[in-house]
Amino acid sequence: MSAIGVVSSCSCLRPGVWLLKPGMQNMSSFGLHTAARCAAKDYYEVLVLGGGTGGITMSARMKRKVGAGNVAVVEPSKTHYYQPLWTLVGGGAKQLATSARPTGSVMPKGVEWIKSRVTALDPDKNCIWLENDIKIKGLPEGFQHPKIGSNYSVHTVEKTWKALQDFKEGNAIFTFPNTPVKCAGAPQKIMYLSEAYWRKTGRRSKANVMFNTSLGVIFGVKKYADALLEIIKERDIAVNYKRNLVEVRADKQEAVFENLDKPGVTEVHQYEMLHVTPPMGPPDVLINSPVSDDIGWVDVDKETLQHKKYPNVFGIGDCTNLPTSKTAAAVAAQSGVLDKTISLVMKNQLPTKKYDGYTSCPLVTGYNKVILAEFDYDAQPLETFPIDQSKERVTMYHMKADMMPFLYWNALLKGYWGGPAPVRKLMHLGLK
Ligand code: UQ1
Repeated sequence: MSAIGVVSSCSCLRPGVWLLKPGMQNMSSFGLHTAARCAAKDYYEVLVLGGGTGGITMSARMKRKVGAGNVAVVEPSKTHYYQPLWTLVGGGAKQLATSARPTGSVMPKGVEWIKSRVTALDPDKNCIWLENDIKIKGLPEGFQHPKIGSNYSVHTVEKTWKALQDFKEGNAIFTFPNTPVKCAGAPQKIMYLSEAYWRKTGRRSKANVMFNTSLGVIFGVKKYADALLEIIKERDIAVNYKRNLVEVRADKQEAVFENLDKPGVTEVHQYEMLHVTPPMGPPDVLINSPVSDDIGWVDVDKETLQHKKYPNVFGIGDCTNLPTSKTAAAVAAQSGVLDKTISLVMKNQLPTKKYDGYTSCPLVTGYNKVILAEFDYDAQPLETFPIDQSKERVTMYHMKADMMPFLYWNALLKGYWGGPAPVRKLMHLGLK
């Protein structure tokens, strides 16, 4: 049985009116998510849960009452069935297809269709929770086909290299999802490498290199964004902003993107190579957990890394809601602070050392070039070396490719590397 509901915090839908309707869907629970990703807004005057006969009918009536744009229906199914006909289908007097219409076609004009499933109701807060909607249709099955890869999984990272080598002619599309990601650099680093590879192997003129990103900017730190845009221009790369990969038809080598400025409007691109940066989010175990924030990230103080509510709980790395890019360099800096924080808390003292959000993203722009981005919570550059790090440098490439792995295995993992702050101070004569 499906039901209805609405919300009242930024993480859910705030409703004015709730509607309950009978229906056929199971209320399966895959975890909650903010409605914000699947709905155009987080508040509706009337929110109908379930797009069966009752839901669609009431949404039409309610729209007439409260106006277009103020009513939404949460319904995961793509097809709406006229079930009374199934008596005759079962009796062989009608074809099943005659009982089916696309859900979009029965949705009244002016009513928003939220293509998701309700996983929890919180009537006390006038709030509903929606199923995590961060799946791309056609994946991961699509990775069985050639021409597609993703550096984000041990199962698919080598497929990227294969697709890169097998490239003949056509569109090379690199994606950036409509979710938070670990770090905004990696989805484009593989594009610069691919472009350089085809240049090296004489195929560059055959490739139409495209970066389709859900964001409206290339990188969050202006100094590095400016440098990257220069490179993008020089290397004849097309950037399409506000484009979100929603489906991969791997058998036909087609990628479908939603135009985020025009919700519901999609465009299909044929590809010769597709690199997918998957949607990302907190792990299921943290969603709805007492230690997590509304979204599911561990809710810690951004300076001490101590949990905001439970003083004996601490957070580090990707699972936290620390508002900075999630990188190994960030973990290194956090580990130094957290060591101090925990040491003091164990002695019943207050934490004193503060994490400034330091993170680093070695932006690989070729097989021997790196822009070493380093910045803090305010997206201000916080550079280790007294040189302009927004320039592509061979030295920084070697640091990324040869020195960092050594530092990682032998120092960071052993608890001896708390980030480059001491090196930075030394390099800047104690002034930074
Ligand atoms: C860093 O500390 C780190 O963690 C080990 C990385 O991850 C592999 C990095 O990529 C970078 C750049 C740093 C920062 C270190 C220096 C010396 C700038």
